[in-house]
Amino acid sequence: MKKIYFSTLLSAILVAALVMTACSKSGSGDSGADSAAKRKVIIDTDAGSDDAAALMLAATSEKLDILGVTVLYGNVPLDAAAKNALMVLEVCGSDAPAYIGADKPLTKYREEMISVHGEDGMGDQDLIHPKGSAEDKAAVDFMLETIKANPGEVEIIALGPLTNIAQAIQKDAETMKLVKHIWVMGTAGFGPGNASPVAEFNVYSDAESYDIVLKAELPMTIVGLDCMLEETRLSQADMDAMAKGTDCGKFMNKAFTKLFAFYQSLGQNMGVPDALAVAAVIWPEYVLETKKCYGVACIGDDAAYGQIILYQEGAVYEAMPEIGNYNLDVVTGIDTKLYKKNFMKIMTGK
Ligand SMILES: [Ca+2]
Repeated sequence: MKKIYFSTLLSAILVAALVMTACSKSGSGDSGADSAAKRKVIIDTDAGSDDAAALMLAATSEKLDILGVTVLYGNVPLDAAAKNALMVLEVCGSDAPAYIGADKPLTKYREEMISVHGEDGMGDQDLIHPKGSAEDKAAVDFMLETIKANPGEVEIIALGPLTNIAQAIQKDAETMKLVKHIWVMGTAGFGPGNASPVAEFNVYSDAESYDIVLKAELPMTIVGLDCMLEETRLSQADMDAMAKGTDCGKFMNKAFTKLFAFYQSLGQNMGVPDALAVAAVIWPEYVLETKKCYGVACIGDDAAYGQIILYQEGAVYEAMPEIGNYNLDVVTGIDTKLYKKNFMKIMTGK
Protein backbone atom coordinates (compact mmCIF):
# COMPACT_ATOMS: atom_id res chain seq x y z
CA MET A 1 0.00 0.00 0.00
CA LYS A 2 1.14 3.54 -0.51
CA LYS A 3 0.25 6.71 1.24
CA ILE A 4 -2.54 8.66 -0.44
CA TYR A 5 -2.21 12.41 -0.34
CA PHE A 6 -5.21 14.69 -0.71
CA SER A 7 -5.14 18.24 -1.99
CA THR A 8 -5.89 20.98 0.51
CA LEU A 9 -9.12 22.86 -0.11
CA LEU A 10 -9.54 26.18 1.63
CA SER A 11 -13.05 27.26 2.38
CA ALA A 12 -12.48 30.32 4.49
CA ILE A 13 -15.87 31.87 3.89
CA LEU A 14 -17.79 28.88 5.14
CA VAL A 15 -15.39 28.36 8.02
CA ALA A 16 -15.80 31.99 9.06
CA ALA A 17 -19.53 31.42 9.05
CA LEU A 18 -19.15 28.71 11.66
CA VAL A 19 -19.95 30.09 15.05
CA MET A 20 -17.53 28.43 17.42
CA THR A 21 -19.75 28.18 20.44
CA ALA A 22 -20.96 25.23 22.46
CA CYS A 23 -23.26 22.70 20.85
CA SER A 24 -26.52 22.34 22.67
CA LYS A 25 -26.52 19.78 25.45
CA SER A 26 -30.25 19.47 24.94
CA GLY A 27 -29.43 17.61 21.75
CA SER A 28 -27.55 14.88 23.54
CA GLY A 29 -30.57 12.70 24.12
CA ASP A 30 -29.53 11.97 27.70
CA SER A 31 -30.47 15.09 29.62
CA GLY A 32 -31.56 14.91 33.22
CA ALA A 33 -28.43 13.38 34.75
CA ASP A 34 -27.50 14.78 38.15
CA SER A 35 -24.25 16.70 37.77
CA ALA A 36 -23.06 15.26 41.08
CA ALA A 37 -23.30 11.78 39.59
CA LYS A 38 -21.36 12.54 36.44
CA ARG A 39 -19.02 9.75 35.38
CA LYS A 40 -15.34 10.63 35.37
CA VAL A 41 -13.79 9.87 32.00
CA ILE A 42 -10.50 10.29 30.18
CA ILE A 43 -10.76 10.23 26.40
CA ASP A 44 -7.71 8.86 24.60
CA THR A 45 -7.76 9.86 20.95
CA ASP A 46 -5.75 9.98 17.73
CA ALA A 47 -8.09 12.76 16.61
CA GLY A 48 -9.18 11.83 13.13
CA SER A 49 -12.54 13.07 11.93
CA ASP A 50 -14.51 10.19 13.44
CA ASP A 51 -12.77 10.88 16.75
CA ALA A 52 -14.03 14.46 16.44
CA ALA A 53 -17.64 13.29 16.17
CA ALA A 54 -17.06 10.89 19.08
CA LEU A 55 -15.58 13.69 21.20
CA MET A 56 -18.65 15.80 20.45
CA LEU A 57 -20.97 13.02 21.63
CA ALA A 58 -18.98 12.77 24.86
CA ALA A 59 -18.59 16.52 25.40
CA THR A 60 -22.30 17.21 24.89
CA SER A 61 -23.36 14.39 27.23
CA GLU A 62 -24.53 15.55 30.62
CA LYS A 63 -23.59 12.15 32.01
CA LEU A 64 -19.84 12.62 31.60
CA ASP A 65 -17.22 14.74 33.31
CA ILE A 66 -14.30 14.71 30.88
CA LEU A 67 -11.31 15.01 33.22
CA GLY A 68 -8.91 15.24 30.30
CA VAL A 69 -8.24 14.26 26.71
CA THR A 70 -5.02 12.34 26.08
CA VAL A 71 -3.78 12.53 22.53
CA LEU A 72 -1.56 10.27 20.45
CA TYR A 73 -0.46 9.56 16.87
CA GLY A 74 -2.66 7.35 14.71
CA ASN A 75 -5.07 8.75 12.14
CA VAL A 76 -2.63 11.68 11.87
CA PRO A 77 0.78 12.52 13.38
CA LEU A 78 0.81 13.59 17.03
CA ASP A 79 1.07 17.37 16.45
CA ALA A 80 -1.98 17.40 14.17
CA ALA A 81 -3.90 15.12 16.54
CA ALA A 82 -3.27 17.52 19.43
CA LYS A 83 -4.46 20.55 17.44
CA ASN A 84 -7.52 18.67 16.24
CA ALA A 85 -8.50 17.59 19.76
CA LEU A 86 -8.10 21.15 21.08
CA MET A 87 -10.15 22.54 18.20
CA VAL A 88 -12.98 20.06 18.67
CA LEU A 89 -13.13 20.77 22.42
CA GLU A 90 -13.41 24.49 21.62
CA VAL A 91 -16.19 23.88 19.11
CA CYS A 92 -18.05 21.94 21.82
CA GLY A 93 -17.46 24.64 24.41
CA SER A 94 -15.63 22.09 26.56
CA ASP A 95 -12.89 23.25 28.92
CA ALA A 96 -11.42 19.76 29.28
CA PRO A 97 -7.61 19.91 29.22
CA ALA A 98 -5.58 18.03 26.60
CA TYR A 99 -2.36 16.12 27.26
CA ILE A 100 0.26 15.01 24.77
CA GLY A 101 0.98 11.29 24.55
CA ALA A 102 2.79 8.87 22.29
CA ASP A 103 4.15 10.02 18.94
CA LYS A 104 4.77 6.49 17.69
CA PRO A 105 3.95 2.84 18.42
CA LEU A 106 5.88 0.96 21.10
CA THR A 107 8.07 -1.00 18.72
CA LYS A 108 7.08 -0.90 15.04
CA TYR A 109 6.24 2.06 12.85
CA ARG A 110 4.05 1.35 9.84
CA GLU A 111 4.24 4.31 7.49
CA GLU A 112 2.32 2.61 4.74
CA MET A 113 -1.12 3.27 6.26
CA ILE A 114 -3.62 5.14 4.08
CA SER A 115 -4.76 8.53 5.39
CA VAL A 116 -8.54 8.47 4.94
CA HIS A 117 -9.28 11.58 7.01
CA GLY A 118 -7.22 14.04 4.90
CA GLU A 119 -3.71 15.22 5.66
CA ASP A 120 -4.80 17.24 8.68
CA GLY A 121 -7.17 14.48 9.83
CA MET A 122 -10.11 16.87 9.55
CA GLY A 123 -10.90 16.87 5.86
CA ASP A 124 -8.26 19.49 4.87
CA GLN A 125 -10.84 22.28 5.17
CA ASP A 126 -8.71 24.79 7.11
CA LEU A 127 -10.88 24.15 10.16
CA ILE A 128 -8.13 23.78 12.71
CA HIS A 129 -7.17 26.99 14.51
CA PRO A 130 -7.28 26.21 18.23
CA LYS A 131 -6.83 29.12 20.60
CA GLY A 132 -5.68 26.96 23.49
CA SER A 133 -2.73 24.65 23.84
CA ALA A 134 -2.05 21.29 25.46
CA GLU A 135 -0.94 21.01 29.09
CA ASP A 136 2.73 20.51 29.96
CA LYS A 137 2.12 17.26 31.85
CA ALA A 138 2.62 14.10 29.79
CA ALA A 139 -0.49 12.09 28.92
CA VAL A 140 0.68 8.95 30.74
CA ASP A 141 1.43 10.90 33.94
CA PHE A 142 -1.95 12.63 33.79
CA MET A 143 -3.67 9.28 33.30
CA LEU A 144 -1.88 7.62 36.23
CA GLU A 145 -2.23 10.57 38.63
CA THR A 146 -5.92 10.95 37.82
CA ILE A 147 -6.68 7.25 38.32
CA LYS A 148 -4.67 7.19 41.57
CA ALA A 149 -6.58 10.22 42.88
CA ASN A 150 -9.95 8.65 41.94
CA PRO A 151 -9.53 4.92 42.61
CA GLY A 152 -12.23 2.79 41.01
CA GLU A 153 -13.94 5.82 39.48
CA VAL A 154 -12.18 6.71 36.24
CA GLU A 155 -13.31 5.30 32.90
CA ILE A 156 -11.09 5.55 29.83
CA ILE A 157 -12.58 5.83 26.36
CA ALA A 158 -9.89 4.79 23.87
CA LEU A 159 -10.45 5.87 20.26
CA GLY A 160 -7.01 5.24 18.73
CA PRO A 161 -4.07 2.86 19.10
CA LEU A 162 -3.59 1.75 22.73
CA THR A 163 -0.02 3.04 23.04
CA ASN A 164 -0.73 5.60 25.79
CA ILE A 165 -2.62 3.04 27.88
CA ALA A 166 0.08 0.38 27.35
CA GLN A 167 2.75 2.86 28.44
CA ALA A 168 0.71 3.70 31.56
CA ILE A 169 0.53 -0.04 32.37
CA GLN A 170 4.28 -0.39 31.78
CA LYS A 171 4.95 2.56 34.10
CA ASP A 172 2.54 1.67 36.92
CA ALA A 173 0.45 -1.48 36.46
CA GLU A 174 -0.85 -1.35 40.04
CA THR A 175 -2.38 2.09 39.55
CA MET A 176 -3.93 1.02 36.26
CA LYS A 177 -5.72 -1.78 38.13
CA LEU A 178 -7.68 1.03 39.82
CA VAL A 179 -9.31 2.06 36.53
CA LYS A 180 -13.07 1.51 36.62
CA HIS A 181 -13.51 0.51 32.99
CA ILE A 182 -11.89 0.91 29.58
CA TRP A 183 -14.12 1.42 26.53
CA VAL A 184 -12.36 0.73 23.27
CA MET A 185 -13.08 1.32 19.62
CA GLY A 186 -10.77 -1.27 18.21
CA THR A 187 -10.42 -4.76 16.80
CA ALA A 188 -12.48 -6.20 13.97
CA GLY A 189 -14.88 -7.69 16.54
CA PHE A 190 -16.09 -10.92 14.96
CA GLY A 191 -15.88 -9.53 11.42
CA PRO A 192 -13.17 -8.69 8.87
CA GLY A 193 -10.50 -6.05 9.40
CA ASN A 194 -9.83 -2.84 7.53
CA ALA A 195 -6.04 -2.52 7.82
CA SER A 196 -5.71 -6.12 6.64
CA PRO A 197 -8.23 -8.94 6.16
CA VAL A 198 -7.90 -9.77 9.87
CA ALA A 199 -6.68 -6.55 11.51
CA GLU A 200 -8.45 -3.32 12.38
CA PHE A 201 -6.54 -0.02 12.00
CA ASN A 202 -6.10 0.84 15.69
CA VAL A 203 -4.75 -2.60 16.52
CA TYR A 204 -2.60 -2.81 13.39
CA SER A 205 -1.07 0.56 14.29
CA ASP A 206 0.40 -0.95 17.46
CA ALA A 207 -0.54 -4.55 18.19
CA GLU A 208 2.19 -4.73 20.84
CA SER A 209 0.21 -2.19 22.88
CA TYR A 210 -2.93 -4.30 22.56
CA ASP A 211 -0.89 -7.28 23.74
CA ILE A 212 0.12 -5.41 26.91
CA VAL A 213 -3.36 -4.04 27.58
CA LEU A 214 -5.12 -7.38 26.99
CA LYS A 215 -2.64 -9.22 29.23
CA ALA A 216 -3.38 -6.71 32.03
CA GLU A 217 -6.94 -8.15 32.03
CA LEU A 218 -8.58 -4.87 33.00
CA PRO A 219 -12.38 -4.57 32.73
CA MET A 220 -12.96 -3.56 29.14
CA THR A 221 -15.75 -3.17 26.61
CA ILE A 222 -14.79 -3.51 22.97
CA VAL A 223 -16.76 -1.96 20.12
CA GLY A 224 -15.29 -3.57 17.04
CA LEU A 225 -15.55 -2.76 13.36
CA ASP A 226 -18.42 -5.22 12.97
CA CYS A 227 -20.64 -2.75 14.86
CA MET A 228 -20.30 -0.31 11.93
CA LEU A 229 -23.57 -1.54 10.44
CA GLU A 230 -25.16 0.10 7.42
CA GLU A 231 -27.95 1.69 9.50
CA THR A 232 -25.34 3.57 11.57
CA ARG A 233 -23.60 5.10 8.55
CA LEU A 234 -24.02 8.63 7.27
CA SER A 235 -25.50 9.29 3.83
CA GLN A 236 -25.33 12.38 1.63
CA ALA A 237 -28.71 13.42 3.06
CA ASP A 238 -27.29 13.15 6.59
CA MET A 239 -24.27 15.24 5.58
CA ASP A 240 -26.60 17.87 4.06
CA ALA A 241 -28.67 17.98 7.25
CA MET A 242 -25.50 18.42 9.32
CA ALA A 243 -24.41 21.34 7.12
CA LYS A 244 -27.59 23.14 8.18
CA GLY A 245 -27.48 21.91 11.75
CA THR A 246 -25.75 22.76 15.04
CA ASP A 247 -22.22 24.13 15.34
CA CYS A 248 -21.11 20.52 15.87
CA GLY A 249 -22.98 19.43 12.75
CA LYS A 250 -21.58 22.24 10.61
CA PHE A 251 -18.05 21.52 11.80
CA MET A 252 -18.40 17.78 11.22
CA ASN A 253 -19.96 18.24 7.78
CA LYS A 254 -16.69 19.85 6.71
CA ALA A 255 -14.34 17.72 8.83
CA PHE A 256 -15.85 14.60 7.24
CA THR A 257 -15.14 15.82 3.68
CA LYS A 258 -12.27 13.39 3.00
CA LEU A 259 -13.65 10.47 4.99
CA PHE A 260 -17.01 10.75 3.25
CA ALA A 261 -15.30 10.91 -0.16
CA PHE A 262 -13.26 7.84 0.75
CA TYR A 263 -16.37 5.81 1.57
CA GLN A 264 -18.19 7.15 -1.50
CA SER A 265 -15.27 5.95 -3.65
CA LEU A 266 -16.01 2.48 -2.28
CA GLY A 267 -19.72 2.89 -3.08
CA GLN A 268 -20.56 3.00 0.63
CA ASN A 269 -22.09 5.38 3.12
CA MET A 270 -19.66 6.68 5.72
CA GLY A 271 -18.84 4.72 8.87
CA VAL A 272 -18.04 6.62 12.06
CA PRO A 273 -16.56 3.88 14.25
CA ASP A 274 -15.29 6.01 17.16
CA ALA A 275 -18.75 7.49 17.71
CA LEU A 276 -20.12 3.93 17.99
CA ALA A 277 -17.83 3.38 20.99
CA VAL A 278 -18.80 6.61 22.79
CA ALA A 279 -22.45 5.73 22.18
CA ALA A 280 -21.93 2.57 24.26
CA VAL A 281 -20.73 4.74 27.14
CA ILE A 282 -23.42 7.43 27.11
CA TRP A 283 -26.47 5.49 25.87
CA PRO A 284 -26.42 2.12 27.71
CA GLU A 285 -29.73 1.09 26.13
CA TYR A 286 -27.99 1.22 22.73
CA VAL A 287 -25.96 -1.89 23.61
CA LEU A 288 -28.31 -4.82 22.99
CA GLU A 289 -25.86 -7.69 23.30
CA THR A 290 -22.31 -8.40 24.43
CA LYS A 291 -20.21 -11.53 24.59
CA LYS A 292 -17.77 -12.25 27.42
CA CYS A 293 -14.39 -12.92 25.88
CA TYR A 294 -10.69 -13.25 26.50
CA GLY A 295 -8.55 -11.54 23.87
CA VAL A 296 -5.11 -12.36 22.51
CA ALA A 297 -3.20 -10.04 20.16
CA CYS A 298 -1.25 -11.45 17.22
CA ILE A 299 2.09 -9.64 17.25
CA GLY A 300 4.20 -11.92 15.05
CA ASP A 301 5.74 -10.37 11.94
CA ASP A 302 3.37 -12.16 9.60
CA ALA A 303 -0.02 -11.83 7.87
CA ALA A 304 -1.89 -12.19 11.17
CA TYR A 305 -0.23 -9.09 12.67
CA GLY A 306 -2.87 -7.03 14.46
CA GLN A 307 -5.53 -9.73 14.58
CA ILE A 308 -7.24 -10.11 17.95
CA ILE A 309 -8.28 -13.66 18.71
CA LEU A 310 -11.44 -13.61 20.84
CA TYR A 311 -12.05 -16.66 23.02
CA GLN A 312 -15.72 -16.73 24.00
CA GLU A 313 -16.89 -17.75 27.43
CA GLY A 314 -18.93 -20.93 27.18
CA ALA A 315 -17.30 -22.07 23.94
CA VAL A 316 -15.34 -25.31 23.99
CA TYR A 317 -11.81 -25.15 22.62
CA GLU A 318 -10.49 -28.69 22.52
CA ALA A 319 -6.84 -27.65 22.46
CA MET A 320 -7.32 -25.11 25.24
CA PRO A 321 -9.31 -26.45 28.17
CA GLU A 322 -8.45 -23.41 30.27
CA ILE A 323 -8.55 -19.82 29.11
CA GLY A 324 -7.72 -16.72 31.15
CA ASN A 325 -10.11 -14.34 32.82
CA TYR A 326 -12.94 -13.34 30.46
CA ASN A 327 -12.41 -9.64 31.08
CA LEU A 328 -13.79 -8.35 27.78
CA ASP A 329 -17.37 -7.44 26.97
CA VAL A 330 -17.37 -7.50 23.18
CA VAL A 331 -20.37 -5.67 21.78
CA THR A 332 -22.26 -7.88 19.32
CA GLY A 333 -25.62 -6.13 19.10
CA ILE A 334 -26.55 -2.43 18.98
CA ASP A 335 -29.73 -0.40 18.56
CA THR A 336 -28.87 1.27 15.27
CA LYS A 337 -32.06 3.38 15.18
CA LEU A 338 -31.44 4.82 18.64
CA TYR A 339 -27.81 5.56 17.72
CA LYS A 340 -28.64 7.33 14.48
CA LYS A 341 -31.47 9.32 16.06
CA ASN A 342 -29.31 10.53 18.97
CA PHE A 343 -26.27 11.18 16.77
CA MET A 344 -28.25 13.27 14.29
CA LYS A 345 -29.96 15.17 17.12
CA ILE A 346 -26.58 16.39 18.34
CA MET A 347 -25.51 17.29 14.80
CA THR A 348 -28.75 18.88 13.61
CA GLY A 349 -30.62 19.89 16.79
CA LYS A 350 -33.63 17.87 15.54
CA1 LIG B 1 -9.63 7.23 16.19
